Amino acid sequence: MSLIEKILQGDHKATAKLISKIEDEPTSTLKEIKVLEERIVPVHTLGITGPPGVGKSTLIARLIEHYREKNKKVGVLAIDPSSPFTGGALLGDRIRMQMPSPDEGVFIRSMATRGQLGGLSRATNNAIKVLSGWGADIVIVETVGAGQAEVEVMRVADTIVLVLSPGLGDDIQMMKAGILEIGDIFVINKIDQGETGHLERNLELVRPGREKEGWVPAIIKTIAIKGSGIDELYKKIEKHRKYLKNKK
Ligand SMILES: Nc1nc2c(ncn2[C@@H]2O[C@H](COP(=O)(O)OP(=O)(O)OP(=O)(O)O)[C@@H](O)[C@H]2O)c(=O)[nH]1
Ligand SMILES: [Mg+2]
Repeated sequence: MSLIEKILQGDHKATAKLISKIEDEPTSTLKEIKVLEERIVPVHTLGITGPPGVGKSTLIARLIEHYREKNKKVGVLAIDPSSPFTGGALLGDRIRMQMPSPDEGVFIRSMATRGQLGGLSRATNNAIKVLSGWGADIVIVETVGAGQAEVEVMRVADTIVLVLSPGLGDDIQMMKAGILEIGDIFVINKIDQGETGHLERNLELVRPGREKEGWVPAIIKTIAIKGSGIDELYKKIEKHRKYLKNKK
């Protein structure tokens, strides 16, 4: 059986193998990607980004539980454009650590930078196609930070979630030019750790006025370690998915 056939049957190993090839020798996979493209329906892709340590991986673990309860298959790509060597490998592990147990319906994979930025976005995009073939009902892409590199990678996502935490009130001014403008949902996580008023006010100020497009970016408050606010986040993500579908 060909690698593609195995992937289409939900084989984890074959899926991992093709994603590795996409990372290591992208040009050698062009043919396989093309075959895949003919066989798949593009999967909804959720991008989760934000400064280091705000709780992105913890949130993702909680979201995975939500989707699994509904019997949805979840693919996760943890991407670190800033550390080409070891960073990427660690990222996925942190999501895995938060998971209750190994699960056939979940595929978690880390990807690190090889070469330049455009290459990473392309590799991410192709890896999403592979996960689509594997049968994912949703693919979640995690990137650290909120700089230009993350903005580039996030453009592959259909729904973009920017995660922040209390105390980052003034720092978001620095992100203004980038991710704030493409964020569909803003999450303030770790609300158990401090006052959120300042951050909320700043978010309201810079929240892009996209009413004319029919979507007002939401602000959702969560405590990922306790699972609180996750249901609201899940519902908002699904609402955005439907919004995009109707827009087409
Ligand atoms: N108090 C509190 N701690 C949290 C919350 N969510 C996550 N944490 C903790 O914050 C730390 C960082 O969480 P991660 O989920 O690894 O954060 P991250 O944004 O993925 O981190 P990087 O990938 O390194 O950028 C961990 O120790 C979590 O247990 C929360 O809502 N409240
Ligand atoms: Mg993380």
